[in-house]
Amino acid sequence: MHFKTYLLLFILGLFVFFSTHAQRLKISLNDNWKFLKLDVNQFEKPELDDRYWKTLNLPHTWNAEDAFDDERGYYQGAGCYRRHWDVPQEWKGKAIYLEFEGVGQQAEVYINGQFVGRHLGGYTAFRYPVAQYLQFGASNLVAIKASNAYNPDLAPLSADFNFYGGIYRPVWVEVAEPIHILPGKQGDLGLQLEPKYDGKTASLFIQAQVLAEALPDLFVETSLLDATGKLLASERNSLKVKQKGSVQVKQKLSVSAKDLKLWSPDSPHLYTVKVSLLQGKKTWDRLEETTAFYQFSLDPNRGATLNGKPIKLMGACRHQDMAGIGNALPDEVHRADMQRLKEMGGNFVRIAHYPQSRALLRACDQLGILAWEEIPIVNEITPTTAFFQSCAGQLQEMIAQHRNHPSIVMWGYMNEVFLGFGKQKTDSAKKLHTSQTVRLARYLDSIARKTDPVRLTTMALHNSTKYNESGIADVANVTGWNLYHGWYHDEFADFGTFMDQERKQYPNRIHMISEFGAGSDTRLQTLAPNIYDFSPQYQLLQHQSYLKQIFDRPWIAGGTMWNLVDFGSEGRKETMPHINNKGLFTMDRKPKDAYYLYKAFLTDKPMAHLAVADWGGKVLVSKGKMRLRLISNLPVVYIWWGKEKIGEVVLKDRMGEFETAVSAGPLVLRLETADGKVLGQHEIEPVPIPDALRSDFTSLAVNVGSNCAYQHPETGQIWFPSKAYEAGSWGSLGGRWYSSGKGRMGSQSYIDLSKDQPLFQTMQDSISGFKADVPAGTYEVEMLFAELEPSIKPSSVLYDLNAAKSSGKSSINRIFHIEVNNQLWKSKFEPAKEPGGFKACTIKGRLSVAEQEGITLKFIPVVGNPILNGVKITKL
Ligand code: GCB
Repeated sequence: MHFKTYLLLFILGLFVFFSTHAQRLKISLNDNWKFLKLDVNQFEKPELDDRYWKTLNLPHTWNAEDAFDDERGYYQGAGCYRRHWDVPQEWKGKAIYLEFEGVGQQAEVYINGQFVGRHLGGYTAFRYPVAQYLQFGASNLVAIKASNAYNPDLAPLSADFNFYGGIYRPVWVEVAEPIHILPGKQGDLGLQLEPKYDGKTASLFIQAQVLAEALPDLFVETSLLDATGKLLASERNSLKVKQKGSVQVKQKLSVSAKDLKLWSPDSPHLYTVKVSLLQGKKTWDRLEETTAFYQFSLDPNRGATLNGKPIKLMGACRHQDMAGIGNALPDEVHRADMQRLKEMGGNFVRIAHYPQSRALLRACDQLGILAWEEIPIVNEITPTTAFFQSCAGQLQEMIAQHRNHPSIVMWGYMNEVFLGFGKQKTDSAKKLHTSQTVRLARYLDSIARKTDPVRLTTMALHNSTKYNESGIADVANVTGWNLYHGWYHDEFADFGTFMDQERKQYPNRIHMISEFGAGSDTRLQTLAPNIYDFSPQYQLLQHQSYLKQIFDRPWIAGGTMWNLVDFGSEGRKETMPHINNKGLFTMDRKPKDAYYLYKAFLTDKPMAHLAVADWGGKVLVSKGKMRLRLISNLPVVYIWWGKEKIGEVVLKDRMGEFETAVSAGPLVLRLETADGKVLGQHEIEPVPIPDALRSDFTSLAVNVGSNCAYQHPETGQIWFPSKAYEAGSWGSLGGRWYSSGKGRMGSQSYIDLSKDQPLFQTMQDSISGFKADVPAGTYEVEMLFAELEPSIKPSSVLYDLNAAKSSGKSSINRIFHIEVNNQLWKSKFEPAKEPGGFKACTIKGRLSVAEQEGITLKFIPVVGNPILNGVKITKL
């Protein structure tokens, strides 16, 4: 053959190849955006000069830093983004869509200065056809105004998490042929799958809208393939169209149940669905989705059943949040989080409190994690039509966009919706608000059931009688309970009592424990865990108790602990301001010891872990003894130190304790089964609490008024827990641990001027002194103070104390003198005035100490009771 003929055939071949394999192009538009954190006038105008705007890549939020800084609040307003976009000439005549996976919390989109669309809601995707606004073979301008300003007509209104602003999920461009499968109106792909499996037969229903023309030989072909690419079923229907327009396509594929591999957490078999729009040999469009087959049900007595077998739905709730980046998470982080949940034995996730990335759902599908997803109605509602409509919109979008994910088994639409009820002042306002809230619940519930008849509906309630009294608790299929007995109130055991009572009263309800948890700050360690002390040790005890109580009750369908990972909540003022630290992981994804407890409860493969992770192996040693907590799913575990077996720990409810005498120095402990299989090993660094202050004394730091030791994250300095003075040792003289109420230690107020909140948030009240029997030498003594009393009333005239004295009852909190070894260091010290309430202050000085003299701090009251928050003594 002649060379020219070859060439012609080759070109023809290429043409046939491309024309028969026309694929929809999906390409990201995430790089090189221009941004200003401002409501910029005429931000959408192409002629605007944006050269000096900040250049960034998506995903992006403008609150990654300010939601965690020391200034009150974070930016809640508008931010503008612009992207100069070269659109190729070749795209002319095609259908072009711009898709936003998520913009917090509302968005306006413009192209080349023309308005394209407005989207309400920060957690669902939206997509616009944009071809009509574009210039081909030219540079175009995409301009977005995003806003996370408070909007009374848009949920969430208030909540314990940050409402981040920005284009915090990816942006995509989709280019399809003019004839194609139309994206849905709810920001969804436009392809609805409904797999059915009833134990004997299986089928797959498909619905789509096709934008078609009067072309001969046009048809839609759908095939179902297994993981190896084997065809299980297919269906082909011709499309008879008279003129260009949208046509609905419905197909049913029957699947032979005998070939079917069911989806479950143990074997998450997925199938691929390919839907092609064909004309002869030409492919106009093709979409691919994954699906799965399984049978799932819930029963008030037996809990959940999956493929005929009982399954306890256990796992965690999860926010989209990460240290340093806010909610602008790369897809890999979503997946890695679900991997973490899977590894701890979780089979269930509550996606709280809003729809999250499709990357998360995809991970759930692939890893075999069942999911509850919800819209962000949290704490309260606005009883307006606009609010109801925007909630319905969020719900419809969530369902349309995520319904093809087999992992989803329930849709939620409210979380603790009566928490903000106290805002209603009069009886009639309360009544009206209650009835409107119930009305909204019924409205949303009916939308969810109608839109997706397969999935169950749910809502999460808190510990209040209002849910039962108002009837709202009867609206959804599944009752979720967020319960914090033993944390915010009561004791651990009250959780079980509460649930038993609920079950007695409402035997036909399906109960889930949608939240339970305790805060933990990994800088703390205690030998005596106490309610609300934020010690990882208390967190362990709380989860142990709840897990046991949940497993003891087969009618509790499952539980999702709060929360897989610590997350940002600007308004929180606990030991870690702006962070809700109830996570099993820190915000930078370090596992806390409590994570291993879940592994012990939820996995079968023999495991054992010494609860020493939180302090990187450092363990407090008191009076020469170290007490360790062991976590395991075995009945007994042996602890070896080199060749010596030093402990045999019998586990009860997956935990056991053992005590061993230690002298200083690191040691490596090995954990073994009875038959000598090594389960793990830990390097331990004993940290003796200084007892008798010996001649080699160098320093002592005490977290006064607290049961917790505090390890400084940067210096590693350890502040030991408080204790009363004993001769030959150290400790406080008189007084009691300060409590702001509810039996909680210290205060949960933000202390200004320090990062060391745990040191300043606790104090010894009515203290008369502090004594340390140190050897002779020169010392530096540093005293820590912060006024924690809420009713701070500084004296009006400095040192005018007579008025207070003569009235008998002082309105001044406290004024006292400070003496160190009988030397007056500070006269008439008033922490409420200098430096001011809830502000950290240190008083530091030097002194020489003679043999047998020791150091004695004396606090001499003038008005009220003296306090001390911390003390550090350093030998120079
Ligand atoms: C809840 C809320 C959740 C909070 C959590 C807590 O019940 O649903 O949003 O973060 O309690 O930590 O207090």
